[in-house]
Amino acid sequence: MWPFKSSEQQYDAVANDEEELKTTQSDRKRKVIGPTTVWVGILLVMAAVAVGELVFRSPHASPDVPAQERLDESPNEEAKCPQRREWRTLTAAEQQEYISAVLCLRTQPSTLTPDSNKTAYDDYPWIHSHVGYFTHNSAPFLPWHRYFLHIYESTLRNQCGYNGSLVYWDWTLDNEALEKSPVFDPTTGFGGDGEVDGEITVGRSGRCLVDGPFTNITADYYDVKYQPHCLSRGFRDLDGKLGHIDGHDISPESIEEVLSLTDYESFVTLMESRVHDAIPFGIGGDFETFTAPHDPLFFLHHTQLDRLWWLWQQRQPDKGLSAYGGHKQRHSMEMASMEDDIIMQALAPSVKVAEVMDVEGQLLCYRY
Ligand SMILES: [Cu+2]
Repeated sequence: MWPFKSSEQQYDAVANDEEELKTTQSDRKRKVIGPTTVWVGILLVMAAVAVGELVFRSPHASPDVPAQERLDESPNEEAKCPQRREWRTLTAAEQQEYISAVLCLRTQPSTLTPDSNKTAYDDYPWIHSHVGYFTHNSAPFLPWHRYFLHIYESTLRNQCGYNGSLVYWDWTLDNEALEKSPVFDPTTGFGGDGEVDGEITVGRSGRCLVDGPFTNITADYYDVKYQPHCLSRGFRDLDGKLGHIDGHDISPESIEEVLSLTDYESFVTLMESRVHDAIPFGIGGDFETFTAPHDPLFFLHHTQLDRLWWLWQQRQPDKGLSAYGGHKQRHSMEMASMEDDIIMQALAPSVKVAEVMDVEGQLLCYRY
């Protein structure tokens, strides 16, 4: 229980200071003898008391400062929720640990179909296309993916011994030439475009990956269709030009425009249709349909979207923890509520939307 541990430490520090102070006072008293030195003694005691006052008035110990503020000042960083970082701020070793953990999920048994030859990784594209589908174009788009990411992060940790946190790809840093982003690095990243002159495998431009740690991976479904194929990408810009990804919709200016909306429904709508869609349609292949989580970059992309929601939440006058609304699900006329369930079928227990509003609440514990 981190808050208690942290405050105990602070109170211990104060108690130690108090002990020291008492020792100093009695030491000084013992040294003073005779009527003239009594006054000196009294003055010293008064000075010591004044020092004591100062100690107790220090911001850490002041009872006037609310407990939470004192905790925020705590130098004990480890007591806080772990931070999700941008891909390029990771060390080479940390990048490798992340990629190894993702590959490890492909060696673990599926939770959804434990008796099949499916892996723990296959659960994610399946749930996203069969359940997640209904959360797109509606209010739960952001909370559903937030919980989905949390399950993925927990599984990496619990089943694959991953010690880090999820990682995001801040594509605004690459918007001039997205295809040159370090996330596509064949050695340190997730590999690049599909085979340039290769055969189309899926979608408009998907072709087999040819470099990076995810070549030779078979994706079983393409959307809801069972169609085993090589994991594919096909970079394509808005004019249909291959090899290039359009960064216009995810430029810092475009993002600022979305973040400045003050109503949740307008925000989530533009987040999804403009910001979210730019990446899957630009990368193409497996990423451009509902089985997008076959491409491990899906999780870096959605962690970035989750971070933008978190940034937006901070900007709202009530911190956005209760800013929610719109339609309950895709094609539904019913209105959404924070009491709605976020469903993951057998992958994880259902939770309420209200439970994922705060990234440092009872259920979730991370920061950006
Ligand atoms: Cu999605």
